[in-house]
Amino acid sequence: MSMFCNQCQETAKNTGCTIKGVCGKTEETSNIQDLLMFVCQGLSYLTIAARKQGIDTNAESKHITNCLFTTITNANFDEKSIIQVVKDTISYRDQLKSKISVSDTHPSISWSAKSDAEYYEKAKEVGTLTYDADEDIRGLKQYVLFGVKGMAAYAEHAFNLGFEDPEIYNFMEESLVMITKPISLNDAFNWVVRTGEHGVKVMALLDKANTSTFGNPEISKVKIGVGTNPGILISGHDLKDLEQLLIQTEGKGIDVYTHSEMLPANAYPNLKKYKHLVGNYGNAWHRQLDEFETFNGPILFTTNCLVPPRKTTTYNDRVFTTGATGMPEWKRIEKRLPNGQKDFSEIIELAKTCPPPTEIETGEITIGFAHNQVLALAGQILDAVNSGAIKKLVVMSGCDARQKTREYFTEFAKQLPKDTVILTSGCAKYRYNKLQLGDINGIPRVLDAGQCNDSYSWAFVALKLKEVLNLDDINKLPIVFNIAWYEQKAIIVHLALLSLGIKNTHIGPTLPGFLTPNLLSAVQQQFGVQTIKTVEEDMKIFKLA
Ligand code: SF4
Ligand code: SF3
Repeated sequence: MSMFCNQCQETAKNTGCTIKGVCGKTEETSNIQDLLMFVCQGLSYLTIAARKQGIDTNAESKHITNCLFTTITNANFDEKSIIQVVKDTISYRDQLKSKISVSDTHPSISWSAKSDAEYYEKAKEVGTLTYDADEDIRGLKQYVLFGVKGMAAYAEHAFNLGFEDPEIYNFMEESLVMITKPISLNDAFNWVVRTGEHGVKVMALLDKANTSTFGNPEISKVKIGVGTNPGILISGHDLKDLEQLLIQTEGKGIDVYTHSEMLPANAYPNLKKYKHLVGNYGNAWHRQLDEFETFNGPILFTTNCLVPPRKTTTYNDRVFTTGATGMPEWKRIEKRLPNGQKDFSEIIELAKTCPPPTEIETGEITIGFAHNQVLALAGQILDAVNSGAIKKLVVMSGCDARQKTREYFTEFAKQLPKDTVILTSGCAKYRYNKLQLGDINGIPRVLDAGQCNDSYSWAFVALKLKEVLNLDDINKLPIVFNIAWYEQKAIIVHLALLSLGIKNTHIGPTLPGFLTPNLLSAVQQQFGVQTIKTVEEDMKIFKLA
């Protein structure tokens, strides 16, 4: 076995990618990502000790957050840039070590290499299979690590907007250290539960960051066709990058289109006010191989999901990455303007020379149903629930991906009875957000709260409904959860829902490969988690048919 990665839903044979990632990640990149986690463990030992000695570790915590984010599925395929991040981590660690006294002796605190060959050698020895000899404890440590990677993504978006919570940094760092130590099965299980509690906190923090910076999302119709100006397509989740791009393209005759998880940006007042933010182009991330060809103009990736280009692709010279993302074939935006913004001038100049996008769809979709907007409609929704016009709310948040089995989610949406409403968020929505599912007394049957982190909105709405309806248990609400998962942000979202006491969630298309049979039965017993079956069976289980 030359690599081992089992962090996402597409992992080979639902047990682990061992030769090359199904996502396209090479053996070397996978191992170097493991090495990055190893050196982050060493740095985390030191940040925790330094804080106890009164030293500020904010810069190191942000760096660790970025490292975790870098290793998330489909974020960074550029092993050379990741080796540089490993070196930066070691230098953060050694600088901190010179300021404090540490009694811990874990090898990650002292390891370093003299040549790149040594990095590659070490990288083969520190993967998640070495985390524990016991497969159940190892599975739980992986569960925590993957949850913390998702948490880091959200924490980074929040700190990019100036919102931070030291408790979240501390938890991520303590988790990295926990992985290096012996732990009982019970304590490891409890650590997973605590990961979910911190998931709620980080989503609340990001929600606050997004809504205080850009306003509360409002119901908005988004065009999915194209105009006649040259365009720039922006993908990923980072709203701050989008804002800077909008500022720098204003008045230049260039249209900006959102892609995949950037679609919800069109609902924020302080982003939609830019008239040249003209709409959304394309669908979920995995269709980029074709959609980037027809877009014709430059594409900017702010976060995952990147797909390694085909050999025959024609768009490599017009794709750019920033933040935690990287692809060897694509340029990175590194420079900043004197005002501190990222310098997107190269993308803008390129856009001016490109033809406008080729139209692949027409029409519009309605978005913007985050918690504030839904609570504004709460009276209308409650009336519809009380009158029986709405029988059930079906949360179908999460991720989309390539597997054919995901057609289940389209079919499930189509077959839902007409008195149900889908609550969605994340790129999972692209499986059904362009179906004409109609409305119930003016309430659309697909309410889109936003990005995957905006699943927080559905937890928030559920808690409010429980309060208004005076229920003693959130599970008595007429809400069911049928979640599509793919990468580690979906893991933290799901753990957050579990920590709020939400039971009997269905997740699919498969259960996580890192859950051993023992762990599966523990998760099933404690939280009633199930995997999806057929659409017909699930309709019966959810009492929808
Ligand atoms: Fe495999 Fe997923 Fe890991 Fe990629 S991220 S190597 S597909 S488990
Ligand atoms: Fe999608 Fe990658 Fe997860 Fe943010 S863009 S939901 S998969």
